[in-house]
Amino acid sequence: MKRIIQKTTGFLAAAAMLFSFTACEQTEVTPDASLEASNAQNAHRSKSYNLNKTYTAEIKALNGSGVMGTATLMLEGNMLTVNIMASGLEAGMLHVQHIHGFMDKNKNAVCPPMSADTNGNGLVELGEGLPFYGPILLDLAPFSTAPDGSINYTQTFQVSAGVLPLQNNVIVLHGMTVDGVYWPSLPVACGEIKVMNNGNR
Ligand SMILES: [Cu+2]
Repeated sequence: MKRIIQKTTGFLAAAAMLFSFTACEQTEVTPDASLEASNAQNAHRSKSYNLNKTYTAEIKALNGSGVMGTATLMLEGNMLTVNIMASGLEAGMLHVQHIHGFMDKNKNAVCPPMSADTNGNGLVELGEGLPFYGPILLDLAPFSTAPDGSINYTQTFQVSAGVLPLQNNVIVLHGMTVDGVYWPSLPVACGEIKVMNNGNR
């Protein structure tokens, strides 16, 4: 009987020790330490995500321009490199080009359908497209005159938060002759920006 009591006491002591070890381990992980660890993990994660984000846009004709092409955008931190390759532009004329979008981050810019032509003249004019692609967020200058009707444009910009997220925005190319008059602001092509690579390699 005595031995049983001793055994039980020994077991309880061992259990108490175990418990105290567990308690000790728990107190070593203070809320601050775990917060620090999670911050470090997040910092590491965001850093690796920011290494190289790549976006693409398939540029399609507007207003029967016949313009087509591809845009590739690379974002590193706040530095954005834009490449636009497009053909079918009116040769030797100035083609302004922009990233269009909405400052309201919940609103996604899209390329305007022909139904955007509210005055019924058969063209989606700059203003008629605004409800779809939004205002200009970034001038993709210097603008090209497309000497042979095509452009291969590459430029790097420092961008503000208003231009992000890029996938909410579109690229619009402008400029075409209508009835013998060059219309510099007329949208001739548009491409919706999509995420290609979110920094994962
Ligand atoms: Cu524009």
